Amino acid sequence: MVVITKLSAVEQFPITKLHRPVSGNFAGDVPLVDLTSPAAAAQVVAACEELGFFKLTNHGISFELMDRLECEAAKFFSLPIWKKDAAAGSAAPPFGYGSRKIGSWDVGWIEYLLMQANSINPSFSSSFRSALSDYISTIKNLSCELLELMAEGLGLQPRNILSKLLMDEESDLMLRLNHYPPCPSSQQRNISVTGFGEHTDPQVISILRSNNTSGLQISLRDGRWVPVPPDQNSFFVNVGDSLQVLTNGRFRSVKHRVLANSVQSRLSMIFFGGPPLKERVAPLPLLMEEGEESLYREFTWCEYKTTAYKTKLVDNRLGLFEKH
Ligand code: GA4
Repeated sequence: MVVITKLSAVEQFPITKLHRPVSGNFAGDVPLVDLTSPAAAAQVVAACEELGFFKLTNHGISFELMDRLECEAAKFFSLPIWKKDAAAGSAAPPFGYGSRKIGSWDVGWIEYLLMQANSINPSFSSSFRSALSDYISTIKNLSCELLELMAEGLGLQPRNILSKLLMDEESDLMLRLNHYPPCPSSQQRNISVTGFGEHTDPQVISILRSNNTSGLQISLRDGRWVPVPPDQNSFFVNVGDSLQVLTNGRFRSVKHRVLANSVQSRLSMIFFGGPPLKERVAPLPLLMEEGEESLYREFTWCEYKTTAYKTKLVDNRLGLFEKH
């Protein structure tokens, strides 16, 4: 016997499953975390589980601190190329000044300055050095505060179980200043030029601040790329590969990229928080359910970094360490 059930009016339309949890605070597709909210710890965990990315508001960091470094960075990037090369001169790759070339294989519509957080180049002007060192110490503290909120939201004890990785004297902290010059020909030819190709960050956490020029995009769970509207008053926080491992895949290391803007310069500064080189990166036992196995084989941050730095931006670096 064939039973014919009549579809209701709405069921006759194609349905798109919502990828977003019903609760949560969003601006478009981007999760929002208000650092002053009593719900901040829960918001951070929800955002890191859903996307591995969020916009941080009410962070209490003065605009003056960000603006000072932005102005110094703009001054640096406006120098003639030989001066930029010379200023950043003695640093071993990947550190120092770079233009167009990213890592060993990639290119992008970008120039940048990459440095270790604890060794600011003495040949930079004193105003540049002071802006860098004030910014780095403030953002390092902010990263630790966020890692402590994550621990709280995950119900982990002690509260510094994640932040101590960055507080260690030997932690591997970096700062990157990126300048994406405008790319007028992209508009004329109706194409998008890549500033920084799609990738995930290898570290634990990355904190980005940019001027008000668009370009950053993140990949949602369903693979769609969505633009992240810029906001010079906020920070954008990325979960890195190492935090994905520490949470055994519960937090997601977000894929992101930057497209060149056809009219305006984009200036961003990103703080990368990594553990000490000898640190073993493995799922936190307190987070593992009974019988749950690590998704990754054992490695130290040094091993991961060495492998990661040989890959192309787009490569699935964590895939090389997955067990199955
Ligand atoms: C992405 C995050 C940081 O910018 C960085 C990048 C590094 C580089 O620019 O040399 C890498 C990239 C980043 C991941 C894979 C490798 C290494 C370029 C590249 C192709 C400084 C980092 O730590 O990893």
